[in-house]
Amino acid sequence: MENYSPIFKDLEEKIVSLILEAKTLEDLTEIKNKYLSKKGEFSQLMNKIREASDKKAFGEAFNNSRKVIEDNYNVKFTKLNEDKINEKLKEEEIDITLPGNNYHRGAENPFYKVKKEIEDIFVSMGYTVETGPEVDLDKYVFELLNIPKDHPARDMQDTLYIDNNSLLRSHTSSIQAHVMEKANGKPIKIICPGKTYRRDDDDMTHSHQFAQVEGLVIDKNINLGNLKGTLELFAKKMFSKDAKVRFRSSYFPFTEPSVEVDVSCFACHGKGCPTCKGTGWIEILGAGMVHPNVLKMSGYDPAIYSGFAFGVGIERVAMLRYGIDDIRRFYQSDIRFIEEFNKKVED
Ligand code: FA5
Repeated sequence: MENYSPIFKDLEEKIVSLILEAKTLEDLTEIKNKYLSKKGEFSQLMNKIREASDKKAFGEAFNNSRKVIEDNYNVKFTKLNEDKINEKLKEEEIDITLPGNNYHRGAENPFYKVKKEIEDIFVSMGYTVETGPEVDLDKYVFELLNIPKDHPARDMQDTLYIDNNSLLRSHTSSIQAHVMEKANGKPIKIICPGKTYRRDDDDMTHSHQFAQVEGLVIDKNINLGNLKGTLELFAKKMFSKDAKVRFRSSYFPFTEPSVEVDVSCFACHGKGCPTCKGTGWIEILGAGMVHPNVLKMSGYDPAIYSGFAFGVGIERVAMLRYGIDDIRRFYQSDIRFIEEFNKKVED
């Protein structure tokens, strides 16, 4: 049998390589027209069959060659067609998603963070949390705390009276009196957070409405050393090991002896500035040993029981804790202040 393949081989290889190089469907159509159509170069080779002695072998060789070309052509056509479709799909792609709603995340006022921190510190020392009324009777705010009517100490805690006998409490010490009355002479270890009201000039560290946390411990053998240790531990846990604490002797009618506790000023680190009124210190709490008269009035025998008490200003602590320069910022609901403060905490 005659071998006619070489007649087609050169052109077959040329066409296949053109097909492989084709970049577009148009390139393929051009190849098809030029070589594979009826009058195309490759199809025309079939005319040589006239000269062939073995026509069957010639036909077979032609068909084999054509099949190689067609197979390559079909593979390339499918590939270029797919590419074209994908390109078109990409071009016509529609973003069916909508931007999500932007929710503004709220932030907690530093006041509440510090209130919780103070509570946590004392709860970790075994204290329980008590609350009491903001509008209270004169008896609890003053009388049971050894401040009888016309006592000069009332001037420092002037407040708004609802009637002759009820008033907005000027300190959380009133809650002490309630708890002692209910305790029936039993030991007490409590803290009492709450709002307080006073006739006070508003400035960077004073407000007519502020909050305190009261602390009260009553038991046998409670002494001034216990108070000092407790308050020092509190200051170190709340601020830092470096925070300086100062005890000054003071006077409260319901404690004897009484102390005032200051912490070194956050703004000037003790040098003296407008925030601390040039003293280098900011007062955060008042404290002392429960006065024997207060114990007696609430049914405790001062010969057996003793106790200490303290009252700390929450805003003052928050100012020191977070370097806030003006107490009025807590009440102005300025979201920029709260967000700025939250950034600080996250840093
Ligand atoms: C008292 O209120 C006493 N009841 C505290 C006390 C309790 C003493 C138990 C002894 C035993 P004083 O008036 O100093 O004390 O206030 C206590 C704290 O409240 C102050 O140290 C300060 O941190 C805060 N404070 C007082 N007045 C204001 C004010 N106008 N604005 C903001 N904070 C204040």
